[in-house]
Amino acid sequence: MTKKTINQIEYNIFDSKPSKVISALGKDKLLRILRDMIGIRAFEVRAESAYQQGQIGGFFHAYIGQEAIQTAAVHVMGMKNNWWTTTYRCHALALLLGATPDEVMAELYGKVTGNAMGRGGSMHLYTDRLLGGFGIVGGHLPVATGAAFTLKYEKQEGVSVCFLGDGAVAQGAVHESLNLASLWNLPCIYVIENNHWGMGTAVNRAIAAQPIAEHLAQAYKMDAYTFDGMDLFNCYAGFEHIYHEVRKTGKPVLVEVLTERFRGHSISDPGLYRSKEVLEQAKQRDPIELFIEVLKKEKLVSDEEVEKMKKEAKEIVVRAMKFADESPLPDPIHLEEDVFAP
Ligand SMILES: Cc1ncc(C[n+]2csc(CCOP(=O)(O)OP(=O)(O)O)c2C)c(N)n1
Repeated sequence: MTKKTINQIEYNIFDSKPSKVISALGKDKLLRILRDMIGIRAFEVRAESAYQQGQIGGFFHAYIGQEAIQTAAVHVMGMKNNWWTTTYRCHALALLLGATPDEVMAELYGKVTGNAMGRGGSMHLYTDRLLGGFGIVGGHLPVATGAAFTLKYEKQEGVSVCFLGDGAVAQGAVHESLNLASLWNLPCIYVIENNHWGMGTAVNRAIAAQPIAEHLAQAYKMDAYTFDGMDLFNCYAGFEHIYHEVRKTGKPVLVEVLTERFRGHSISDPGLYRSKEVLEQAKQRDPIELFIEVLKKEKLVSDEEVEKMKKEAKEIVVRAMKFADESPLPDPIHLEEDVFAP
């Protein structure tokens, strides 16, 4: 294990070598991963400007800085028979799991062509395998655990993958879910994305036992892993390892991924609780740039190809904004429809 100290806490990071991932995946798949990460970043950066211009209302939580984690997880585990759940910071996962930039942007604009017909907004996105972004902190763990229970009960192959923030770890529903998942051997992968902040509260002031996964997993007789969330290769190798483990054992695992959010908690957060220097330091390890650096060193991508990818990603988002802008608002007459399942 590689040891890393952050805020005086020592983490044991899952061991992995980029060279292994590179030779196992090959150039085409690596470039697809890079294109996805660049696409997500481009989507959110431009959606932020649409928000500033008053095109988008309500909540907006960017995933900027954390892209390597969910991109790696989806590229390892894919949709197949797996179920996915996450927090309100859900644009990236929806895009990775098949929602189109057009429908996600239209949802942010509150338009009828949106992913949830303009009724949910930024925090409530869905696809065939994504059971949702959820606004209640920790409230989605029982849903993810239930999805894992269904897989086991119906003897289906597959796992349930659940992303949560460090701030959720203090919630009761999280502990009840971990307990049941372990007790009943449910195939659930719980991934704590530790970006060191829950809104403006530092993780050290909120969570008693750290490293979080290493401590918590012991209490629930689960295996724990810690990944470096800024390093795509570490996330990829880590998720691949635990995916095989969970499918083999059928038991849940707890993962903690160390990451940084480069933006405030939400778009309206001026981020006054952390210094510019600390933030600038974190940005030195931009997961997209780190990934590009390795790919360039290995001669798998050139500056020109990266620029082309960024340009194409921008064009896709600009088209999505036009689509959203030109789409109609929902008709209020439909407001009470689809409230209950048929
Ligand atoms: C049950 C509940 N309590 C409080 C809130 C308000 N709230 C929204 S986000 C948040 C912080 C969560 O932080 P974390 O889990 O670390 O996720 P991150 O935003 O860092 O991704 C809080 C307290 C909420 N949405 N739900």
